[in-house]
Amino acid sequence: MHVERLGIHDSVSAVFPPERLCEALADLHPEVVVVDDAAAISACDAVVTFAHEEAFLDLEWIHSIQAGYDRFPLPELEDRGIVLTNSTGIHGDSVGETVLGYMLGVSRRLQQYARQQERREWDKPDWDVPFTLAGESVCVVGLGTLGRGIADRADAIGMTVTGVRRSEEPVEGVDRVYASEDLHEAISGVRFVALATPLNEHTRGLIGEAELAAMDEESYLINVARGGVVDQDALVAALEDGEIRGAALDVFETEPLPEESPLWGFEEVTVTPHVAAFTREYYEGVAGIVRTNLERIAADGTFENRVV
Ligand code: NDP
Ligand code: 7N6
Repeated sequence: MHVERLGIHDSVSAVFPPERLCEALADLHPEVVVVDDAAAISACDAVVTFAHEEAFLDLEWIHSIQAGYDRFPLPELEDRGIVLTNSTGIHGDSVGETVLGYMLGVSRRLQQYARQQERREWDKPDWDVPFTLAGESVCVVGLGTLGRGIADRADAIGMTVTGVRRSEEPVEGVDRVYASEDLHEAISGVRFVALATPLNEHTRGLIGEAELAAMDEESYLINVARGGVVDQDALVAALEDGEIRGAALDVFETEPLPEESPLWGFEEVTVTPHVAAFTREYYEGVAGIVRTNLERIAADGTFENRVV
């Protein structure tokens, strides 16, 4: 593979201005240009993008600025011999801090006070509602970049941290790692369950009616993975029936979350608009991976973060 011209697809503007990434890569050999239509894309050898476009199917390499690759047609890319790389590895700090924020929002009642402030209302919670995270427990389902970012922070604040991953290999700061088959055991009896797996055929609907029933009645579900990892109707039912106490959700089956969704209306549910990973340094993380891959293409034709 030889990259003479690298396109930065305009869709990255969902996360940062494309020009920032062009500037960050300007010292490299390939010409780096912003592209926004099929003609401009076809004049490139490779593209860095947020969204998928049919026009990418004539290129040699697609780099996604996301870690999740569920929106790309993987079998078609494989058939056509197109390399897909992703941006896993850059979201540990941002998502880790967001999830810590969700948990603090619940334990220290910060969301409740923010809502009250909107109404100019001075009201204290019942004495036994606020708690501290120290001494509480979280089970992190998926212990990759996101999961470790969450686990590190939970461990640092004094929580008991358990987790679930495919391999069951131990992870520093995680007191016990469960295998995927032991999900029910792992998520029962903890205060928070945080989802941080990719969305694929094994994880679609991973958290459904049975799993929500296995969770503690005082527990909270946090989803920073993908909406499809949770059966959203089952979640609404569990919240209505008091099977779990609340949730913090960054991702949804349909995004933007439709106005009529009941999820907007629960006191104990925090809705964020798929921004858990937002940070003004985002483009620098992406630039690092793209730079490494351009160097590796020139050196030995291999790729970091190769998905297909
Ligand atoms: P990684 O590849 O680093 O980690 C994925 C983890 O999930 C691994 O620990 C893996 O196990 C585990 N896993 C995979 N399948 C299962 C399963 N069936 N049961 C339990 N664990 C499983 O990915 P990232 O941490 O970078 O990202 C994870 C996902 O989070 C992305 O695919 C994306 O969809 C989403 N994401 C969302 C963001 C947001 O803005 N809300 C930001 C970034 C990512 P093992 O370690 O054994 O391989
Ligand atoms: C934009 C979202 C991912 O998979 O969904 C996230 O990386 C990124 C910040």
